[in-house]
Amino acid sequence: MFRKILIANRGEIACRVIRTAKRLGISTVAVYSDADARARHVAMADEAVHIGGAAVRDSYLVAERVINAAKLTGAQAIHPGYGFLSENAGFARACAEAGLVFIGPPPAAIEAMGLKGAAKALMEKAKVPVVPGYHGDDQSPDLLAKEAGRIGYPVLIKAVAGGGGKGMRRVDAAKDFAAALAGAQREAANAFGDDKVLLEKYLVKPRHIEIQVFADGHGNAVHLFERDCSVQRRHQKVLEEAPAPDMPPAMRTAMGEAAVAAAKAIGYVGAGTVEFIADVSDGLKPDRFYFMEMNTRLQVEHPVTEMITGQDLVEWQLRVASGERLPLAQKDLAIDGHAVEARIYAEDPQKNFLPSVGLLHRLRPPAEDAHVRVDTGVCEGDAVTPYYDPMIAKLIVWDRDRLSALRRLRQALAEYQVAGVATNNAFLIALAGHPAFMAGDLDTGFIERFRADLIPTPQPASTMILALVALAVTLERREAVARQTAQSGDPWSPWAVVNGWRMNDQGWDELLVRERDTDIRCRIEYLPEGDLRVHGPEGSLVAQGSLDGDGGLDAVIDGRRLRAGIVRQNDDIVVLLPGESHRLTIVDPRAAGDAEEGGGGQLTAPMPGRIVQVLVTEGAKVEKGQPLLILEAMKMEHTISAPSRGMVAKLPFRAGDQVAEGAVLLNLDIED
Ligand code: MV4
Repeated sequence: MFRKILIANRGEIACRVIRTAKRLGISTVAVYSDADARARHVAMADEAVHIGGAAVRDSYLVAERVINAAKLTGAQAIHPGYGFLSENAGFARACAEAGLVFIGPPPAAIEAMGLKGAAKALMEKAKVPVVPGYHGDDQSPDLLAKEAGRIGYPVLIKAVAGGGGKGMRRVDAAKDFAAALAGAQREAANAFGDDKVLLEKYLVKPRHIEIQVFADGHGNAVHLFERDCSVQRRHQKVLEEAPAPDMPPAMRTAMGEAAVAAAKAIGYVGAGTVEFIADVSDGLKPDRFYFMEMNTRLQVEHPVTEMITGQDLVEWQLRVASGERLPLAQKDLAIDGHAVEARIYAEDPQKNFLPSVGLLHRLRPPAEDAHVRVDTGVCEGDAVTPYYDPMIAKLIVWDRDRLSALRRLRQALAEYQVAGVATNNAFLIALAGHPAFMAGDLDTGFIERFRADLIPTPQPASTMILALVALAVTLERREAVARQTAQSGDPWSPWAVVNGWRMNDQGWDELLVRERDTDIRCRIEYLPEGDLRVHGPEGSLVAQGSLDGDGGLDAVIDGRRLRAGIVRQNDDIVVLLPGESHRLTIVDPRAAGDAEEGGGGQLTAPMPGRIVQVLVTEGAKVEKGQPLLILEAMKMEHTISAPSRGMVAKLPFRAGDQVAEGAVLLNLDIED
């Protein structure tokens, strides 16, 4: 086994690989770009090497820098993860030339699957079923049109070099063929620099079912059953599950054997996935599946296979790459239960799923256990940047059967708290609870067909939400006042007897908030014992509760106990409830921004970063302007100085600690 490996990737997959390496006692080297200096994968690895700028073409895609990093650190092998250099045969060769093991298939196997037409021909020869069609060298429009007629409409024109649906055209009738062909060729030439196409019978109701395969360097190959990835949006997978719903055992056997035959036909070694398309116009039928392509890497959705087989596929990859035999034979592998993976993205379903960049002000995944697994590469306080894929996490659940697993998935999604960016969380909950999805009535058109059910129009904040906002703001204000009273040491100070966020005699306040350009007004009545009565658009509620000091609000609303996440960023407040999130702006000039002032000497981080140096100790007397802390953020050092004379009351961080934007760095008891 290897002593040390380098992971040529970032984000959740780099963290995922490091986790297994650690468990096996293998040292790890991370690589990172300018944007990732403080990323989770860097913190997790034993060592890390900077390889360039934030843009992937300046760092994660530069083969030479990755190889140099491995040589520099004495790593023996390189795990490429997925994406980036993972299916680059040139990189696999360069590794070998540098005396490094590429943890993946032989370069020739990557190349064999790289071109679709050649791959299809190879598969036909290996008796793997392929979609009826034409994949010859003769590309003359007349011949292609004749072939289309022979196949029978509808036909699909696909770019030979293609992938991800680019250069694909469906043609329903002969009269449309010539124009569609020209369009597909133009798109293919632009996208891949190769205008060659192939033709296929168009399947009207397809399901995407893929088989996980594994081969070692001793001639053994097995499959680890199927995954169903039919639910996609613009060729992006959204939910993946294993096993495939309603898979007939005979079809599973046939597909598994075909996938192993595909791997053997190209001398495959390592983890691979053979993608099939199944024609489900009459349900799943053992003879209606066809080879699409083979992905010569570990895939994003590999955890669902791990959950139903109990195997660690990264461990298998490391064993096979270091020359060992496959850990198990086919007869030793079995399916146990059902697993589903949801990809949580920083994207806004309301804005056509536009990626949403920003700081993850709050990021609280559900607790992990035997049923729930969270694969993520980010922590609270990290940023979602435009440089990389905006996936926040993969949430994977397991249970005895599919419906139980889906129930767990909805529960775990509802528990996942994210504030700072928009997410597809509510969309995923709607998907996992959709009657047609629960019935297993899947195909690749699912999301488009049920779009209206899955992207619900956002509901304005209810009185309940307003009551939580009023409660949070009032409690914050009361805490600030209590701090100030303690600092002034004067129990008779008028500040000590205020009701709410502001001293007033009336016993009530107005609260004005804005949500997506709509103003919502409510009235807060201060009741004896500190309770509030909040009068909102749908009536009034009595609210009481407490803040837990960690962004949690324990509330009792009209006698109903609940926990909410509360994120304050200046005048914005995000309220997180299970499966529901509201971002509101506090418009009321009296309430807005008050929380900060009340704290007096509370110094907060102006941006996320790392504490470089702490220059004072608790209890120290400091002068106005005296430097207290040095914070490193955005590649610059920022000195946090005392705003006035006083004493350092609380110093929660030490040098080296990461801090989120807005984190309280220091409490200063102000002397006046
Ligand atoms: C097809 C098809 C129907 N008939 N081929 C899309 C991407 C590429 N990997 C294969 N794709 C398809 N090929 C034939 N002959 C429908 C699709 C397709 C699809 C396939 C898998 C997952 C999602 C999809 C979404 C739209 C179309």
